[in-house]
Amino acid sequence: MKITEVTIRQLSMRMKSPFTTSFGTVQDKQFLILEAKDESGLSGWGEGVAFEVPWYTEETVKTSWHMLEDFLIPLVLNKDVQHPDEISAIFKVIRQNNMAKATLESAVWDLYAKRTEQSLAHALGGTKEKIEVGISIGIQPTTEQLLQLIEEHVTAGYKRMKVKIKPDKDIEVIRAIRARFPEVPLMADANSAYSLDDIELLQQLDEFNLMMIEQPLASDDIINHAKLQKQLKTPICLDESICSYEDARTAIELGSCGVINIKFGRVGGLTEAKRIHDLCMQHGIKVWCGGMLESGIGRAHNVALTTLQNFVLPGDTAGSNHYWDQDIISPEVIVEDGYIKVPEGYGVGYEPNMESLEQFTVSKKVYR
Ligand code: OSB
Ligand code: MG
Repeated sequence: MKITEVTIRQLSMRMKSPFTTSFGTVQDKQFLILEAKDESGLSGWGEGVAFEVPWYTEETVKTSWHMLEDFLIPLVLNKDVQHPDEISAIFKVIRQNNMAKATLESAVWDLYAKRTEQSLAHALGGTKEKIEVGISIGIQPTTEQLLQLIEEHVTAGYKRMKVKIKPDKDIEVIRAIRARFPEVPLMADANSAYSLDDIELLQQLDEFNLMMIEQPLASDDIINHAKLQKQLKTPICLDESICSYEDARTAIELGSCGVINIKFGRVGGLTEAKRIHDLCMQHGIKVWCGGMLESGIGRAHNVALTTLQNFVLPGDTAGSNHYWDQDIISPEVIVEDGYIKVPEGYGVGYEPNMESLEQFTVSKKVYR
């Protein structure tokens, strides 16, 4: 196949409610949507997961656009490509900038699946017909509001609750949740808000039977996560620390975690995500699919990725209506009783809704 045309759009979409983590709050989401067309006129779609501000990783919406325009698109435009795995090999000459790479790479995967008349899930080697879904709940102004939200999502059937914690919004919050919901599958995500000096505090979390604690320490600190894991009963799940297969290998070898949250944007694409998935499976490390507050296009890729065998824990793949009044795909991603049914159509199996796409587009450029 030949990619003959790429269109980048920047979208601006307002989330139903603000999402707060230990590093900041997002509500008006700016992000990129990329369309890659081949010589036969078929299109593949990808979503960029970099935020406007570089607080989760170093990338931003602007750096993604810059990398795509000046380096990544020129590397693939009009080149003969047999399989999307070749894209990540071609991108190796560019360091990092994983979210920018994944935006284009995931669009090529969608395009490839459409060309070969199969679902993206099938093209990736996935086998599940439905996937289990958990929910990620941001930091709330009051514990009562948090308990209310948990109640709603337990009732809706979500398979596990993830809550965000940060210093002074941790032990007492988790204690209150456990008092009200003693059995609910529960985990906490710190987004790097702690250091090894907080070890005694983190050990107190062991009494609450959490499924895992996600990314307690710094994003670049795989060694201290290994030290911490030796002193915690609760499995550590790494998110920000795992940006490549090599990071995963290091973490596994050092014993830094029991679980890895795979976000294909963070690791540079679906091919790398699959490699990390396979490595984890060989080593008995469980994985699940994280989220980046995506619109339906990124969400659809996450659904496809989650069909791989070692995605054994519910992911942060909430339905379209969780974050958005109106999504940009049809049909929207629907969660029923805590499951998403994997679509069987070619590619991601959801079509972009061009009317909504146009409505939310704030800038657009075509590359040929
Ligand atoms: O750490 O997993 C995270 C959202 C933004 C940035 C980082 C994270 C998150 C989430 C929400 O936890 C995941 C989602 O529902 O998309
Ligand atoms: Mg996280």
